[in-house]
This record gives sequence, C-alpha cells and structure tokens, in this order.
Amino acid sequence: MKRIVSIQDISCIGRCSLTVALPVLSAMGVECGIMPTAVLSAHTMFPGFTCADLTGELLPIAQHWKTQNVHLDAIYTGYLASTEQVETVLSVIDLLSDEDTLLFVDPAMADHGKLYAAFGPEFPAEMAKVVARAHITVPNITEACLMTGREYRTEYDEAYIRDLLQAVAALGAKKVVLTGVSFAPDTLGCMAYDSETGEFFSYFNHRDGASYHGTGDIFAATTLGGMMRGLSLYEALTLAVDFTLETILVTRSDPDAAWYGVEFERALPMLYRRLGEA
Ligand code: PXL
Repeated sequence: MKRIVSIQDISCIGRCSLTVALPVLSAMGVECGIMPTAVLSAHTMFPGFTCADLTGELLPIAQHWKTQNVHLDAIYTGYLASTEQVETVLSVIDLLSDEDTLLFVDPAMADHGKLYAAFGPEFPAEMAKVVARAHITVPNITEACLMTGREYRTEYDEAYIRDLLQAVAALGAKKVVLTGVSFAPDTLGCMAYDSETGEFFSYFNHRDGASYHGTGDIFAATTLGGMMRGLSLYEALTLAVDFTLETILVTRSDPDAAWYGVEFERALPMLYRRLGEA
C-alpha cells in the first residue's frame, strides 16, 4: 500500500484539510500519515476561531521519522499556519523526500479573490516557495493570481487560464492544475498544464449553483489518491472533478453545509466503485 503524509491543519470542526484528507485517502486505499501544521477550533470562516501554531513540532516529527527510515510515496501539503512556518515546511520536505517521493502542493490560502482570514499580503510569496518545489500543484484561480501577480477575474477565456497555468509553472512547479475553472455557466472543472511536455488538459462536469467550503481539499485529496492508486494525472483529475460534484449533490438539502462542509461521507462509495473499475 502506498504511504503518504499530509502536512496541513486540523480544524476540529468544519470539514476541511486533515479531516477530509484522511477519510478520502483511506477510502481510496492509501495510507495517510499526518503532520498537523496547527490545531484550530474550526476553520477560519467561523468567527472567533482559535489557532495553536505547531511549527515547533514539525522538524522533531520529521527527524524522528528519519531515524525510523519512514519512506513516503508522496508528501501532500495544504493549509500552512503562518509565514514563519513555510521555511520549516521546506526543511521537512528536504528531510523526508527521496528521489521517488511525489511532492503534491495545494497552496490553500485564498478563494473568491481574497486571502483567508489568518494571512497577510506577504503570505502568497512565501507559499510560492513551496509551489516552486512541487511536482504537482493544485491552486484555485485566486491563489494562482496572488502568487503570480496576475489580475483576478471572474469572467475570463481560455487564454487567461493558459497564461495563469504557465505563470504558476514558471514559479517552478512541474505540473499545474487550476481548480474551479468554468468557461460556460453550467459547467465547472479544472484545467491542467504539464510544463515538461507543453500539454494542456481540461475536464468539466455539471456545475451546481452553490459553492461550499472544503471542496478544494476534497478535490486535492482525491487527485492524489487516484495517482497513488496508479491512475494518470488526467484520470485522477477526472475522478476528482466527478467526486467533488457528487459530494455537493448529496449535500444539497443540508442547511449547515455552508459552515460544516459538504457531506462527503455519503459520497465515499463512489470512490470504491470507480477505483474498482480502474
Ligand atoms: O479548506 C481550506 C482551509 C483549510 N484550513 C483552514 C481553513 C481553510 C479555508 O478557510 O480556514 C483552517
């Protein structure tokens, strides 16, 4: 079984980051170790959230694993707690990566044109240092714009998305996937760019009107899980778009979903089914 470690926060309530990555990757048949970057009472959309930054724990955890020869097939970074934490995370990546460790980076820090509450304007340039190392990175359009200095637009064409993909690749990432891309009112999906082959790829499914918190984390975990199970990036992205939509469709009637996240638990059987067919 493949073993990965996910470096992101524990938000104690409000499905996101590790409370999404762990169950999704487990359901996909991938061992998911964790390295919590912070413990928050709830994700940062909840007013008054508490946050204990765990920067001081990260290197000791990594050093211990090193003494135990822990092998990681992938390192998956998500929400990081602070600007100061980024250098530590880079050291952890250096310490724990072998030549065959996939570095998968979700620069989870912003959406809908705005940084999340915990971050100041200096943060995107720091996060760009992690993205620079990535074999695969999965920013949304806001995150890509903040890291590349491009203008954030809600109306755009394919040329705008291609330029953004190449701008993120120019930071150093080998394969870039932009999430939340939509060229028509009733479709939503992703567009990807492989800087080594120069190829672009996109996949779209039906767009549900509502937008929910934590779906970017579901998309990221599913993409990585698919790849760890032997799918190509393109097959994994197709599964991730379809599964993310499914989590939204099963959630429609839940009035709490805007805060507590989508009821992805009810959609997990789709992952078993689809991986069984792969
Ligand atoms: O889903 C991204 C995310 C992860 N972790 C925390 C967050 C958010 C988005 O707001 O606040 C703590």
